[in-house]
Amino acid sequence: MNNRRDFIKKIAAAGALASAGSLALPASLNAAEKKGKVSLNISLQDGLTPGKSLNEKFDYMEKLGVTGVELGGGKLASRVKEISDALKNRNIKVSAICAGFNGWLLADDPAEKQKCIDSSKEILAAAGELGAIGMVLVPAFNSQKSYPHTMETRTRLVADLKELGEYAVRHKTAIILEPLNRGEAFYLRQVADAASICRDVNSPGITCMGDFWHMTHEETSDRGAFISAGKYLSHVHIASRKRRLMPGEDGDADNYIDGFKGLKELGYKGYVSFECGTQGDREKTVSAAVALLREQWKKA
Ligand code: LER
Ligand code: MN
Repeated sequence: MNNRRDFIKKIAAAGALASAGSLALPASLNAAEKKGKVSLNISLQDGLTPGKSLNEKFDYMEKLGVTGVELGGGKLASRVKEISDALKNRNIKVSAICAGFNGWLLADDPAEKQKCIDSSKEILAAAGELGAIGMVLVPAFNSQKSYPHTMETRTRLVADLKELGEYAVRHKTAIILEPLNRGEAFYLRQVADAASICRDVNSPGITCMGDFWHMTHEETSDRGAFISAGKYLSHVHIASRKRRLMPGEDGDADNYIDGFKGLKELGYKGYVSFECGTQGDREKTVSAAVALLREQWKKA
């Protein structure tokens, strides 16, 4: 089987909608039926997981029934063996790789853009070896001097992503475009806009995600945002909604039910991955947050 077909199978299994239209549900499965079949797959970034070594962190995850780990992309190629060894005989997979590339894709300096393309390719190859769904990429943070926000910028972005997307497919993984709040990255702020870039690139190697933290500031509806991303949605980040701590540390503000409804309606089978700090005892706050999300998932 060729790489592209392998990859498409993986993405379908990992949760991107298998159906073609972003809002279309397969005729044989209506929304209510779909809701009943989707389970919550939780992932933790390694940096926030209690434990001194990867093995201790994975032991902690297994105790909580967490099945995904999200790793940073820095020096990933040199860590593939160490990570694969630590994951052997465990029910944990690498969910996604979070950034770690150099330069930025929207740079007006061609050298910075090339740095981004080259280092992203290196991370994508390692991500593929580790079986990750993809590598999270922000096209430009506000502090990075970029092309002005014009049609030309968008056209150029789509062309560069096409190259990265095809490379990702060859390595059985994907780029995951991440919209951030306006304080961090004005260029790409909404999940639907990221999805529309994916549609224009038209490569299975270009997908997008939603991060509840940023969505709190930019979206009018969590459910609407996820549904609008449709088949392009491959990953989700989560944090408390006022201070970016563990879900639950901001009390009643930490309600994800509307977003979870959208994920269920989509038939989303990817991961909901923690990206946050904590003000409490990590051992306790992570496990309380996992319990809270499971409770809210049931209610959605
Ligand atoms: C940054 O705020 C963020 O959400 C990260 O996932 C970016 O890579
Ligand atoms: Mn994020």
